[in-house]
Amino acid sequence: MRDAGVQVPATTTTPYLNSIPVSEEPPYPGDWKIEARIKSYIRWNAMAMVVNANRKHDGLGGHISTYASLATLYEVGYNHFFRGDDDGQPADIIYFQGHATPGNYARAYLERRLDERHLQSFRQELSEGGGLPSYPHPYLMPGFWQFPTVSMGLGPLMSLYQARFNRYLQARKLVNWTREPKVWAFVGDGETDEPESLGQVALAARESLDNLVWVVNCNLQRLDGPVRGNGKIIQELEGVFRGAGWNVIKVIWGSDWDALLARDTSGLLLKRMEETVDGEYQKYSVEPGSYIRKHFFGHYPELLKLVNDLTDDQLRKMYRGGHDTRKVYAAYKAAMEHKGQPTVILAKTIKGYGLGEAGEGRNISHQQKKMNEKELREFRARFNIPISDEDIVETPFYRPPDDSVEFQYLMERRKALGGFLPKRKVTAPSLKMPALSEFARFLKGDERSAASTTKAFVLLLSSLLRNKDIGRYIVPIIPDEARTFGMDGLFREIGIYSPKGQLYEPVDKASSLYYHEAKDGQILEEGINEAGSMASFTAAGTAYATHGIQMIPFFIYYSMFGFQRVGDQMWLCGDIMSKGFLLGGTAGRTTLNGEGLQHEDGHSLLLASTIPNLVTYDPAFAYEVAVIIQDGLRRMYQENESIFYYITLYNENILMPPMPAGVEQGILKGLYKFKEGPQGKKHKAHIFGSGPIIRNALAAQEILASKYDVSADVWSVTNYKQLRTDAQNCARWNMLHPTETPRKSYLESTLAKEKGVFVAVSDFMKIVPEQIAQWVPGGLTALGTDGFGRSDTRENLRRFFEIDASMVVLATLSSLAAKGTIGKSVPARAINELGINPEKAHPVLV
Ligand SMILES: Cc1ncc(C[n+]2csc(CCOP(=O)(O)OP(=O)(O)O)c2C)c(N)n1
Ligand SMILES: [Mg+2]
Repeated sequence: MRDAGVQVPATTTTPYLNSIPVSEEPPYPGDWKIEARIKSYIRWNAMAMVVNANRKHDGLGGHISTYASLATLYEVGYNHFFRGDDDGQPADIIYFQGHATPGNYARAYLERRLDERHLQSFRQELSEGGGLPSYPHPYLMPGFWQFPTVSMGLGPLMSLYQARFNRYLQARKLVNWTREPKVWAFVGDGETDEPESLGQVALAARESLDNLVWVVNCNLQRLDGPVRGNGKIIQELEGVFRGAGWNVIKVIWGSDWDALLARDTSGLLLKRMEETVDGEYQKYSVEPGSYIRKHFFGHYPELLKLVNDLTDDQLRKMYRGGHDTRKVYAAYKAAMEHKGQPTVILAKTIKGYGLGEAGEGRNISHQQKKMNEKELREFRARFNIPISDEDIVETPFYRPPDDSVEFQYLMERRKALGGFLPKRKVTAPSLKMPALSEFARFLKGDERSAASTTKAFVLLLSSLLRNKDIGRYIVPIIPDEARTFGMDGLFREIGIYSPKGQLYEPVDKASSLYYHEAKDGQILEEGINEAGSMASFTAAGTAYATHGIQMIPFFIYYSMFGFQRVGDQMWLCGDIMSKGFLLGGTAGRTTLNGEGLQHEDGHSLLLASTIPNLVTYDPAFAYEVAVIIQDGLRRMYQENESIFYYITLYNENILMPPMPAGVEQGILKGLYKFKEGPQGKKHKAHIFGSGPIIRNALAAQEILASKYDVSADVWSVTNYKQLRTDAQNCARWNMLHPTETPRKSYLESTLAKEKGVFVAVSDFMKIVPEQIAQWVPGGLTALGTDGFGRSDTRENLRRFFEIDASMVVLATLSSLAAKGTIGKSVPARAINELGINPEKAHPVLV
């Protein structure tokens, strides 16, 4: 028809029916009656956890209705699909829906992995003995949770890249699996509105990730109301996923509908199903059967005949597919068997299923966390929970006894499938790290040809890649910036990972640095995709806990597009205890000069400082980069500390000095004296410099000595965050131990004997140095780059932001004058001599 010029509509959606016809449904392998009882007990306990917590402490919160809609989708997985690792093969990797935690805890309670005390302490983590976290947080429950999923969208995104990373590990022969784990992601239908959820689904199809299964719990509701009241979320998602190349399995209608659909010879029932919008379907879930008869079937009088033999009560109870064990089983089985594509299961459910008037299908359902006695009785009756009338008001937990068929069945199923889930376990052996002496070339400096710290890093990475102990575990991750950072040499050397290899001859094949894709390539070249890169970083950085292998990711990116853009994923790295190095390239508001307002970063260090277990460094010289990375490797991969690193890298070429003797500890602790001021001057000052801006401090040192009789020591500050944390720690201890000898922080003891004034200058906002001001003797005057960046020369930008050598001189003199050490006429003279315009506008305000 297309050839004949007919405009044929694109067919990305199929009829609003189950994808698997009844005739192809497999027999159910389990005892669904026992499973139904187990599921009912889990439902009850999940509800009781939230209700009890909020009865004890009003306002603790929690969600009942999400798990209520998910229960069947989880239980079919737990009883028949989710693989554990008891057989020595990897366990399935499951991203559970973040706010359905009560369901996971309630099952673990039946499995005897948690006891009543745990359930009673849901959301009371600070109670005696600890409590259960609201959401999946590995940091807070490191033997249980693997993946933080409650920042919506991040779980789905991580799952894509985890499935891909599993393929990468296999392609590079870093693992030897006889059974490839499945990656499962349970996603909310509302959650699919997050760009992170759907933004990269095409990757999974492009790379044929048939090890990936998504289950979208289409309960048609999010927090405030319907997801697509005026449309159909299942159809919309089907179009998106089919368009992206996924295998889509819709599980819309429960078995009760099969007979009706079989009798729908005119197609009128299907027509009615298709024209009904989700807002109406939600309404049917809260109304009695008579309403459904009148409004759904009664819309076409002929349809009424179809349901003549059904009572109103039967009509109301007609299942949706996602609550039908057999339909869900059929979908999961088909997903397991599907080859060549990822699978998404779109399962239609009811939010708050079983809560009745307390929240089933209601718009308030998401927030419901209390139930009155009547509602509890109804719930108990509906799910047949053996709790007596006297006890019900207490909402006790119910656990079938050890000798019950339910407990036996549940344990047998998990045993057959290889053990309990979720479970996080760290078995990866430590790696042997290179000693600092192996980086001699960086420690020596190079006072002949100028280079940037970015270049130093790239050379260092190349040498690490060649290291026989750790080279193969390194995962370079690049979001289409390799050429920006001078890393294109690596393409040829270690290859870019591509499951298809390279099906074409690259245009630059003749050059020695050609664009080289390979099936076992080591680089993850993510394209223009910081979010995907972070998901890869997380997959690699947690391989020690997911796969028992230490991988060392180095993710290098434009520092402006890091914390500012994908900061939530970096926060998640802290929770998930990912290891690895984040490298903020082209850092510094004035050092990256031509790119202007949206590129020039003067605040990533500030944002980085908000993550407790992120170690952040701002090195000035090649040897500092080497010392920091060597120590980071040692701490993360040898000592197995739960930390990760953020290191700024700059692109300004400078002459790299040799490392002064004995400064390693100072570099790591955050500050050391780089160059003392000349002897025999009348006044004393100290200038803290970081990154390439330390050179402005050095230039100021000379001017101060030659023109103003001031000897200024120049210090390199590599880590303000750590200096602050250490100082705070001591101050706190001293406050709590008033009668004991006070402790002194590294910063305080290092500066204790120094005389004179202190000035700091950096290519970051003033607040970065200012965070240590209260522990600097006599206070600290900070110069920094507050305000929007501009495109111009470095020189002009540094004058504009008032961090050039002249301003450092002025700041030093004005600090001395403020102390009365010199007269006010001296800074006034300097303003004149240095050509500073005192009426220039403040850069923050222009
Ligand atoms: C990034 C982010 N934004 C907002 C929230 C708050 N939030 C938690 S659950 C929820 C609604 C979830 O709806 P849906 O994804 O449909 O899941 P359901 O509970 O319906 O299964 C919201 C808005 C969050 N957790 N993360
Ligand atoms: Mg929903």
